[in-house]
Amino acid sequence: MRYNVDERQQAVRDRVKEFAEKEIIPVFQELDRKPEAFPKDYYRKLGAAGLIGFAMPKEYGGGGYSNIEYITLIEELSYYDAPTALLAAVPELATFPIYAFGTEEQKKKYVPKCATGEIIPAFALTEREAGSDAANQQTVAMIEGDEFVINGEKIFIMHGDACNIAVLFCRIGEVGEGRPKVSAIIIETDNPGFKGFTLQHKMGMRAATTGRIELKDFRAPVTNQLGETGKGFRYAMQTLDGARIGVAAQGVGMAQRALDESVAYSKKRIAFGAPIAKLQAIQWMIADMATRLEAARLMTYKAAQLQDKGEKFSLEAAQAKLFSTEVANFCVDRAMQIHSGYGYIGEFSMIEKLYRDQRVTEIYEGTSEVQRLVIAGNYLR
Ligand code: COS
Repeated sequence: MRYNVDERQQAVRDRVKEFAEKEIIPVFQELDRKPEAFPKDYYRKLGAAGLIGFAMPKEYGGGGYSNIEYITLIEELSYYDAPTALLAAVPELATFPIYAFGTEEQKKKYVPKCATGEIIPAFALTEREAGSDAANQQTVAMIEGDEFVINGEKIFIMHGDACNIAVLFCRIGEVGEGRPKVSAIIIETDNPGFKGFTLQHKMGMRAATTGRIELKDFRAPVTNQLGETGKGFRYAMQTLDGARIGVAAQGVGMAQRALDESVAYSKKRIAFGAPIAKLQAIQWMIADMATRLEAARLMTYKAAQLQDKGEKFSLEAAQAKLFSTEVANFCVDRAMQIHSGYGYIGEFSMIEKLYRDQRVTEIYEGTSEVQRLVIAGNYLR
């Protein structure tokens, strides 16, 4: 059973199903088990199928799809394999600040290549001491003539190990103590002074790699600054508002998969002489999963609808992200309980992988605690 607002969403679902049968299902387990390294060929396949750059503007080579359609894409990809959804979502996150706040020249230069998957962009905000406290940026860009000279370190950067460009958040021209004025700069990573490393032994979402970035006397032209000096934090927050609906959709997709797997399994698994679906203990778990999932999906699509209408959606995005990812946690946990040993051991079902992939959705793009701060802030301000 699928929730749809209109038939255009169904077209997206059909397109993902077709892609999943051909390209995701044959390889997703292998991508999960290999030591972490960015899957460039697989990424290019997603690009060739038009699944990267889906929501980027048409005039800059993107798909030009609405947020509702984009969220449908992410939900559906997450149903088949959440890391694949992440491979498609990260370029949207990283490119949004360029087409939302960049100059015409910056948009033309970078967005079309990001939209096709030709180059890999990253969103470089987080630092060791600037995670939830994202404004506390210590990376610094000093101005020397017509160049920035940048020094610092970024951590937990999705695709930071493989990116060709990054939207880098940092302070400009000021060092030392005190709350920095954050700015955003587009950097090209093949210039000297950039090093990207793949973080190893990640619990889940392994195919979409996470990196650490070192910048040592790295140079970028001052013309690569995005928007105005000191507005970077605001740009980052606005970008994350949209991205959080995407994470909510990842939760919805994974929760749906956990439910579907549990329904199928409980109908065929025999215990005490009958399918376990006959047991009230199992029925109650299925009922709770299905009900919470329905609420999560409604909240997620409501936030995307508001975004499409150009209305304020920061509160609804935070609520959808908080609720849907916690629902996903509940659903993968219940699915594990229903599958028991056959859930815990990865060779028998995909519950073990779902359980690992789901967990980070409550952490990245703002932890559940940060979402609560944002939500409360909207009421208490
Ligand atoms: N859109 C536009 N502007 C926003 C905004 C938003 N969604 N949220 C905040 N701002 C602006 C505020 O209006 C304020 O502007 P003024 O100084 O002009 O008044 C400024 O940004 C600072 O806002 P605030 O005081 O709320 O910021 P805090 O430092 O207290 O941070 C939280 C608030 C914790 C919510 C924020 O730092 C955050 O979201 N952290 C998590 C970051 C994150 O998601 N990281 C994940 C890594 S990226 S994958």
